[in-house]
Amino acid sequence: MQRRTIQTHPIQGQKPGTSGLRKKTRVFMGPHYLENFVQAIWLGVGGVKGKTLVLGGDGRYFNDRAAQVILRMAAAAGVAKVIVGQNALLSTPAASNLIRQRRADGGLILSASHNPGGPDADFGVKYNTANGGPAPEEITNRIYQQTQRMTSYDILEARDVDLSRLGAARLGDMVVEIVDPVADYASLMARLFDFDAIRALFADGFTMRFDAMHAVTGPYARAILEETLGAPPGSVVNATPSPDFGGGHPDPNPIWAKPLVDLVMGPDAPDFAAASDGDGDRNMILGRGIVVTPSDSLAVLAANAHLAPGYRKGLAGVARSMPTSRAVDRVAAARGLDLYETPTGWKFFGNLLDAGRVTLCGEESAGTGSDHVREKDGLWAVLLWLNILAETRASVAGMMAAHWREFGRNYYARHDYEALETATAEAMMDALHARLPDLPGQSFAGRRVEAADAFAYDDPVDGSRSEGQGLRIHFEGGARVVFRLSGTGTEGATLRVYLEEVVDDPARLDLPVDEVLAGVIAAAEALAGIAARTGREAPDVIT
Ligand code: VG1
Ligand code: CO
Repeated sequence: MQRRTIQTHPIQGQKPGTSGLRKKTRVFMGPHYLENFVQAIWLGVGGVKGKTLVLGGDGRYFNDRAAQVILRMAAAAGVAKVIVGQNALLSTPAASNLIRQRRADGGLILSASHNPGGPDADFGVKYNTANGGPAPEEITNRIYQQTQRMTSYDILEARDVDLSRLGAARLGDMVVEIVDPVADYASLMARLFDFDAIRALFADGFTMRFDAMHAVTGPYARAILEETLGAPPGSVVNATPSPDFGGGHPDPNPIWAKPLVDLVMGPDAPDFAAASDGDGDRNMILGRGIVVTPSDSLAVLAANAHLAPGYRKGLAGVARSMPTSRAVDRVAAARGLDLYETPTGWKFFGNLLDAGRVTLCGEESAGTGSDHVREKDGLWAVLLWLNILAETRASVAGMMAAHWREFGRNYYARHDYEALETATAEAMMDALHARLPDLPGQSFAGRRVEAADAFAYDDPVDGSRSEGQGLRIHFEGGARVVFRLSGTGTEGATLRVYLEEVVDDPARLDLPVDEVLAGVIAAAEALAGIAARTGREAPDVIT
């Protein structure tokens, strides 16, 4: 087997975003594209000679080819061992767990998460560090710098490793250990949750539907929910990962998981329903007649996590990303828990979790997780909900009603304007940014601004500062609007407008969300002039 050095040149735009480098699949398949980025990772993390890495992905188109390229480059770079999921599959939380369990030095996850897959869709590569979490900005910046001065990369000339066979293989001097992607993750879940209680719940006739959306959680959900916990066969649907996710969009929200919404709103609704995304780190929670907003789910889990064995000691603290609703803040205040507000993206939770300052964290984008791994974790959230329902024997709708009665309700929605011209979107954000100091005291659509700022985060653990993390506008009475540009898209710019209205009146806890948010939506439009600036009359996606 020959080690070869291939001459290359810097490729523009290899800057990791909110969650790794995401591009069109054909871009990743272009000459040297993947190889340059992988070589930049090796250099950006200070070399990988003698190290142990974890490798796996969500099974999307090009996952298998990319895994073979990375293995050959790892062997050429002197990596001692790569632990890879069978058929190069690993959900993001399972990869995080493997890095931690096996004390690996880091790992590569091949995924564009909730973005669609296929030759004409999206692909992505993400590097996680030894704590199991996404590389912090300091490292992703170093990787980016390396991409800008790339001149050559090393790769072994060798045949493909057969990744379908469990056990040890060799590639040059490097060991390739092929593991069952589900086993370690499933045993972690069994340690955190009362599987007997959940089994008893199903034995008593509790019904559920889990939609794996043709993505990576299928095998995990089948093994844990059906085979271990006794959910009736067929409870898990769309369970075979496919390279293009069955032609769908593996994003668990009311738009892309509409069949699940229709099911819980219809006559054959199960007691509980859930879905996960492409790489298994997101979750959507539904019950008979109800879709639970992710921000509310985080709050309910924070209030009830102690019902599961893994969290019986209580929570050290909780964290949410800035645009996530402040529902969890109310739980933290009532229970005397520390609360942290971080920028969007899981990498900002890592230090807080490592330092033991928080146990639970979450984002409005259907991400919830805890200190059991360093990624958000879709199936974990589903199991925590099941454990809580097994203990309380309440319905999902009943849980929510009781929660809002106790803590009040933060009505919430996110409006996305997709594929805007980048210059237009940036000009809009810049204009709003410039006006921030003048906004307090002014009224928009009848709402007076109390405070306005551009969110910056000072990490309390390592002292690093992250600026430009979105524009926050607080109105008198508690309502809030946040404006942000997405960092995961692969086409133009996506504007996200996060809308929140705080309601305490017990008579107003069960109203249609759009009705309650109408005033805040009008204020956001009056503030930013979205329609006038972008020509869009309505958002593309409301979640
Ligand atoms: C989006 C979400 C963010 C999430 C990120 C990665 O980022 O808003 O909350 O952490 O996706 O999720 P952005 O920059 O597009 O708003 V995953 O499951 O897609 O990797
Ligand atoms: Co994801």
